Amino acid sequence: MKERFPQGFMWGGATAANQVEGAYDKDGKGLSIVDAIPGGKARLSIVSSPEFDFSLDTERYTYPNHKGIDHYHRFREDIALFAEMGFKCYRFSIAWTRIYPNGVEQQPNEAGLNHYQQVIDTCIAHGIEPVITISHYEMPLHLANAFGGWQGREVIGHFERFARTVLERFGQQVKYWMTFNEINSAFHFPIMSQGLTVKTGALEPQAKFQALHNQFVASSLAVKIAHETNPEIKIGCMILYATSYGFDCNPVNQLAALKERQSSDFYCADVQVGGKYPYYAKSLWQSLGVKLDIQPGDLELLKAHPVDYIGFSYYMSRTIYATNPEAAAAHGNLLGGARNPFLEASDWGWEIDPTGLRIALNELYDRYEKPLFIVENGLGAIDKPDENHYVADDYRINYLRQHINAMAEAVEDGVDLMGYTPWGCIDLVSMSTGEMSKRYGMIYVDLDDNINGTGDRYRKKSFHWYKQVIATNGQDL
Ligand code: BGP
Repeated sequence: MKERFPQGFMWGGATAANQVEGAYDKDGKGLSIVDAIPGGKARLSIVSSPEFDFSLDTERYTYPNHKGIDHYHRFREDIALFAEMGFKCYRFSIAWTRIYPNGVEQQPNEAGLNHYQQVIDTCIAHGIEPVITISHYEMPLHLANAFGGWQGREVIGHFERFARTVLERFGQQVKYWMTFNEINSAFHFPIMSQGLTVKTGALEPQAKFQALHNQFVASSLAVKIAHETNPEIKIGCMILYATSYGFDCNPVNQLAALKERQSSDFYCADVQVGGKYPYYAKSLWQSLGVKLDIQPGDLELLKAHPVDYIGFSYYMSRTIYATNPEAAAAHGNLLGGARNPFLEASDWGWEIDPTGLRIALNELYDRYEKPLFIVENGLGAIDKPDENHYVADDYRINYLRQHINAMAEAVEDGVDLMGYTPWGCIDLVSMSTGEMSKRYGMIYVDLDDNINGTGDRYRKKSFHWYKQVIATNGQDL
C-alpha cells in the first residue's frame, strides 16, 4: 500500500511550560505574566477589564498554573509515557523566568538551565526529538510591568540574551526550535502573547503593531543566533491559523474573508517567512492610525533572517459574514465568526472542520513554499473517567482521525508537511479557561479545576489508538 506520510514524519505531542510545569516559584524561577492571570471561566473577561494590572490576588482568585500537572517534577514519567506511544518528537517550551527570573539579569539561573537539560536528555534517551518553543505566553512579569510588555523596545535585548543562552546551551542537541507561540494571537489576546493589558494599550492597534514589530526583530535575532550556533538547526515561526470562509458567494463577504486572512492569519508569517512587510501592511496601518517606530537596521535584519519552516496551530475554521453582522455567532480559539451551518462544534463552540485543515495546509504552502509543521491540533472536551480512571474518548479519536486524514490528503496534494504534534498530549491547564476540565490529552491526569487530586496519570483509549497510528506511520487510523 502507498505510504500516506513521508518516512521520518515527526509524530508527537505538544505542551507549554506554564500549562504543565507548576512549581511556579521553585529553584529561582521568577513570576511570568501567566502566573498573575487568574484561572476559571471568567479568565478572559477578568484580563480584558480596564482595571486588570497583573497583581496576584490570592484572596479573590485561584491560579491553577502555579501547580499545573507538576510536570516539573514528573517529566520523566510523562516522557516515558510519550515514548510508550512511540512519539518521534515532543514539543515543549522553556519558561523564560526559569532562566532569567525578571528578564533583566545578566547571568542565567543555572538551576533553570539544568532542569531543561534533564528534560532534553530524557527525551533523547527515549529516542524522542525535542522541539522547543522559546516563548509560549510566558514573558517575565517584570518586563510587562517595566516596559509595557513587547511594546517596549528594551525587551528585544532582554529576549535576545535569553534566546542566545538557551540556543547556545542546547543548540547542539536540539535541532528544532520555534520563536514565539501563536505570534498573531496579538490581534485577539495580546495580554498572553505580548504582555499588554488594557491599561498599557491592549486594545490600541498602535501598541499591538509596535509590539509585533519588536517581536519580529527579536525573532530574526533568534533565527540569526540559531544558525550561527549550529547550521543544522531548523527554526520556525508559529502562527494561530483558522481557515476563513466568506459566508456565501456575495463578493463583499469573500473580500472581507480575504482581508481577514491578510490582517489576522498572514500578517506575521508574511514578515517572518518572507523577510519583509507585505504590500497590504501600509494601508492596514493607515486605516488603523498606526505609526511604527522602525529603527535603522530593523528591516535588513528581517530580510536577512527568515524562518526555516512554518509551525502553526489549527483547531477550527471561521466564517466571515460581513453583510450580516447580526448573524448567529460562533466562538473559538480566541477568535470567532458567524455560525457555519455545515459544521459541528466542540463543547466550547469551536467549529470542527478537518477539510479546513487541508485548505489551511494548501493555502500556507501555496503562499510560502516552505515546510509546514502542525504543532497544535486537538479536541478540548469534558472527559468522564470510569471507576478505573479509564476514559473511552472516541470523540477525541474521531476528531484526530479526521484531521490526520485531511493531512494525508494535503500531502497527496503535494504539501511538504514535516510533522504533527497534537496539543496537550497529556491533560493540562487550559489557556483560555485556566481550568483542567477542558482536556485534550491522550493521558488522563487526575486533577480537578482547583488542582486537587492525586495527579496520577492514566492511559485513555486515544493513547492506544495514537500508538497504533504512529507505529504504522499514519496508515492504520
Ligand atoms: C492555543 C495555545 C495553547 C493552548 C491551545 C488550546 O491557542 O497555543 O497554549 O492552550 O490554544 O486552548 P485552550 O486551552 O484555551 O482550549
